[in-house]
Amino acid sequence: MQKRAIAVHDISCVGRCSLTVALPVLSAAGVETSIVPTALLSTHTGEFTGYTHLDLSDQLLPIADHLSTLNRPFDAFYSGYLASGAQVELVLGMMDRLCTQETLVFVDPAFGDHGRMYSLMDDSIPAQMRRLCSRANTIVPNLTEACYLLQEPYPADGYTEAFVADLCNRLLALGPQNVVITDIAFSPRQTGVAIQSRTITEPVFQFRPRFEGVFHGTGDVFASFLLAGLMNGSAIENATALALDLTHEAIAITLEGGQPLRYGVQFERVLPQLWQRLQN
Ligand code: PXL
Repeated sequence: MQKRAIAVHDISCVGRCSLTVALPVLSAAGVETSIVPTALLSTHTGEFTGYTHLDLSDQLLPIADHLSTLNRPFDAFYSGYLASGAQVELVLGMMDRLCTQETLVFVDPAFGDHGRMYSLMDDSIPAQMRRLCSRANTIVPNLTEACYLLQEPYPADGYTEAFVADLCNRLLALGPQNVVITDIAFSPRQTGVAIQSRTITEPVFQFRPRFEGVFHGTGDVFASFLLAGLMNGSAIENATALALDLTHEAIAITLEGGQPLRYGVQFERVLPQLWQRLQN
């Protein structure tokens, strides 16, 4: 049977992030994907100014109430960028209405990067997102978000495997089965992830060569590929390897094309590869 997902993120009209990434990626992976926008922005808040922002909090529970009457449960619930910390309570309410015991709850606590929170985030976000992580099966914070979630100072000057292992274990203690921390590097030439599951004692690290630059939306691209892999039955390590490969490839294609990086990466070009790899 075809799998069904519901993705709950903002719509940024321009800039290739959140729902404009999650929907095409999951669709290309053969997943029937429903979307609920948490906010509507003209662009993402990364490298643009003057963007519009409409908080859609008042829509979330009415939408979930209606969808719950359809008796069509989702195989995955994928949450991402939220309009405020207060919205977490509403997203938990959506989970109550739309998830069953079998639903894969996949939380990307998308609220910061490079040691800082995104522009529009309020101070309640880390503690509120921690509640969402507790409810999740799989969480995919980047290193910045992992540190905020755990009230740990961001280690701007480098860190050890033991530091990352400690973060992984403390995130696992919040409740999820799988933790994937992105944006991990032990040398300037690499970037990668730490994967920790309940079934393993030490985190598994996976790396790819790092490109110089800031690549907006790649957290969303990576997370969407990872969920696509998981929903197609891949184990967490295999789905993560797939997501790293395809995100790396999308960045490489984007750099060749010479487009301004604030418009995100050309993930569209690797969607055929996603499909092919999911068939193997
Ligand atoms: O990619 C994360 C993201 C999602 N949505 C909005 C953002 C960002 C990152 O800056 O600004 C609106």
